[in-house]
Amino acid sequence: MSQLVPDTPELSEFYKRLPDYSLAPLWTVLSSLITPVPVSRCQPAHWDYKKVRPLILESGSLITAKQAERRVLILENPGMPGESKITDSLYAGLQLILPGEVAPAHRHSQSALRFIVEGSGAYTAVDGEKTIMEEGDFVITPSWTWHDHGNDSTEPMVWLDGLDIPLVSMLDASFFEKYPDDLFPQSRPVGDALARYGSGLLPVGYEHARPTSPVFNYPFAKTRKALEQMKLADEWDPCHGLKSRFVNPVTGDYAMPTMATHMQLLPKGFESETYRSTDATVFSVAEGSGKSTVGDQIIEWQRRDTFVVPSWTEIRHFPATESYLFSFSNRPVQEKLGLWREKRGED
Ligand code: 1HN
Repeated sequence: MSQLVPDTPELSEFYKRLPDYSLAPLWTVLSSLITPVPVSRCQPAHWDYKKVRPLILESGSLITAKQAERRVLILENPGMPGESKITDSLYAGLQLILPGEVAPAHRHSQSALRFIVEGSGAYTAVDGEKTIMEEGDFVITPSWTWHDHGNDSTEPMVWLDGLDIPLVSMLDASFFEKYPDDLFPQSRPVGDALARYGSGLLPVGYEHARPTSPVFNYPFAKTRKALEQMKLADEWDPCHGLKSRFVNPVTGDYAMPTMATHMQLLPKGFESETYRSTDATVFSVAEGSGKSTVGDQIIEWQRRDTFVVPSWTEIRHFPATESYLFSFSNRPVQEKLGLWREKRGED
């Protein structure tokens, strides 16, 4: 690959004839197709919630959730403007739903996750079951499930949406359908899925039809308690602090087939060791403040901020206070394809 491709008049003339046959020479592009390490247009980036919140609220005075279908400001990676991507394979956005509003029912083949950033008491309904959302909750809308959102509370709610849109586009497998009414009919009481499938029990004979977890709200109160308890045993990982994976209780696999989700606790004053992995990762700060070095950038983060770490980019965390970081990436896809790699420490 390091051999120099000759540049002769004969070759130039040869290249000109190829497009008519829908042909192209590999040797001119090989080194950019197959790189020794991941090379991406995805850049480290940070969305300071203090700065973007006024714009999100302003969107609420300009368009209703119903008019917009989903009132979202997309978090566009600065290396890929106009492409609706936060990483090469993932989409993210901040969605606002105001008191009294409804975001009408629809379904799509893309899987969606929500991480609640601000507010309390709005709901998402998935295939006939509502869940009431609180800050720090991780909520799933599995592929091809009917879902609508509503806010019966008295305050605005904002959440981070994560979808596998670029991945599904690459696979050319996008389907979308609107439900004829705003709301999909409710068929189960609030809390049904969490009680049934998220209590360390599974109903006898239960067989789950899809690869996504049947639990679709992982409340922050429970997640936080789990990590608080682990803290007592003081088992800090030098790179991750205390980091737990959200799981599908039926299979033990990730909660979603295309997106890994994690919550990590970093103690005050912790200085993590250098880490990198092939899954570009989106972080949302659930609690605390601090900074992280991402490649050659320093990102100073606070509660409710979002930041993104590109594939194979070195990261170190320096929490100033005890901090909880939620994160998501395409790691399950890479693992299933045998592609996922990580590296601890520096080169
Ligand atoms: C969607 O359905 C939601 O249901 C959010 O809240 C963001 C972005 C693109 C396509 C569908 C939602 C979306 C989306």
